[in-house]
Amino acid sequence: MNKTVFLSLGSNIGDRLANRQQGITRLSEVGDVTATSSVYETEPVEFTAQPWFLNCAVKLTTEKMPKQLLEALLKIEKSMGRQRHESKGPRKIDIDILLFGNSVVNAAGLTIPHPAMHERRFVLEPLAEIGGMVRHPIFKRTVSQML
Ligand code: PH2
Ligand code: MG
Ligand code: MG
Repeated sequence: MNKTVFLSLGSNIGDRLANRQQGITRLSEVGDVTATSSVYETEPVEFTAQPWFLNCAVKLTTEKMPKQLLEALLKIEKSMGRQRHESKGPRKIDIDILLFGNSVVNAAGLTIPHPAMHERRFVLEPLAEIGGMVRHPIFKRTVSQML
């Protein structure tokens, strides 16, 4: 059964636009990309001593289960040359699962909905463009309301 998933993409190293495009192209290995938001240039939050990001949101339909999807996304990040030095630090590409249908997942290494999505403008603003009416399965608020 196909599930509708929303992802957040971020890049703040190298050719950020090309990284975003390559990331979206690679998502076809995982499912069908049915919508993409505009690109937002955003100031880094949490770990602030790093370059500004390009962020966007992507809507994807996939047959994968959450854990399988996560593994596939990590594989794409890795094959695009992402290196993990410090958590929340600079990266060529970051692909995070925001929402997975109405599912709530609390597993080792995977929390869905993304635990910080509701407090991050760089996530909510692009997401509202392509999924403003989508409801958070725990808070019962739409993305537009959370924004
Ligand atoms: N990602 C982070 C930490 N801080 N700031 C912005 N603006 N955009 C991001 O994608 C981002 C961040 C951790 O993944
Ligand atoms: Mg992230
Ligand atoms: Mg990530």
